[in-house]
Amino acid sequence: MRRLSGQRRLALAAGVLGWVVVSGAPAAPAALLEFFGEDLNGSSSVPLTVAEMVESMAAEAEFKSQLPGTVTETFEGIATGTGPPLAIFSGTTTLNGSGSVAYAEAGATNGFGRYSVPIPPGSTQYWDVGAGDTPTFTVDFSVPVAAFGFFGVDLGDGSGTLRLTFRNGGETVLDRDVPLLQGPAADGSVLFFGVIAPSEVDRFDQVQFNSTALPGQGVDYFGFDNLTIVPEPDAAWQALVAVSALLVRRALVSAVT
Ligand SMILES: [Ca+2]
Ligand SMILES: [Ca+2]
Repeated sequence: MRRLSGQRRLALAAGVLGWVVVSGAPAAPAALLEFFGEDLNGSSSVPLTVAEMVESMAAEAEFKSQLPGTVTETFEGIATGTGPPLAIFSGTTTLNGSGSVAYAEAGATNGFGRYSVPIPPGSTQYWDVGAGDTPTFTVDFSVPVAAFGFFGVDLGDGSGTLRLTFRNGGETVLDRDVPLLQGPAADGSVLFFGVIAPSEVDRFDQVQFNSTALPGQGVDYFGFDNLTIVPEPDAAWQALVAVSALLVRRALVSAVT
């Protein structure tokens, strides 16, 4: 019996409000707006369908709705077995460290709960990689970007949780542990996690995928798929200023009601 539940969150936490409060002060990294949704599964052999990906798809839709224009890499057009470094989005983005393009028949998994998200329908390919793998999987950008989102399949059934480190010029902007559920129900699960930088100082040029598990305590292998970015960071910035102001106003309203 497949068990389905989920959670979705638009994080407008103290960091964002803090950015407003200190906006007159010297620029300092604040926080990234987060978009998160997870659909549990509990099966390593039966993938979730689009109809069952309620929370993850809603989080992706909310993320994309805040952005002026996005592009998405589905890995469907890249030869299976291709490994890092893998340049995508006309060379502006590179997958480095570890992983490779893998295949799982539509409607099936790879036998271990990993598969392509079924968007578009019939999709069969994804980047197969581990959180806690060595060398560490990173997504690198040729210029600092303000937005980044992805689907993760089969995260949470290993040791630890997914830890993302956002860097700019080698300096850490933010460490974030993705608030996914850990345990058997996470087997074959699908989550979406996205971030938007609320200010220019929060932009990043690298996202590192790691695990909270101690070295040697296991790697959580997962399917990385449907990576979404904004291809024109400078054009996006003009819209993001308005978006950030709107989101902060919403947060302030919700904080007092
Ligand atoms: Ca895919
Ligand atoms: Ca896993």
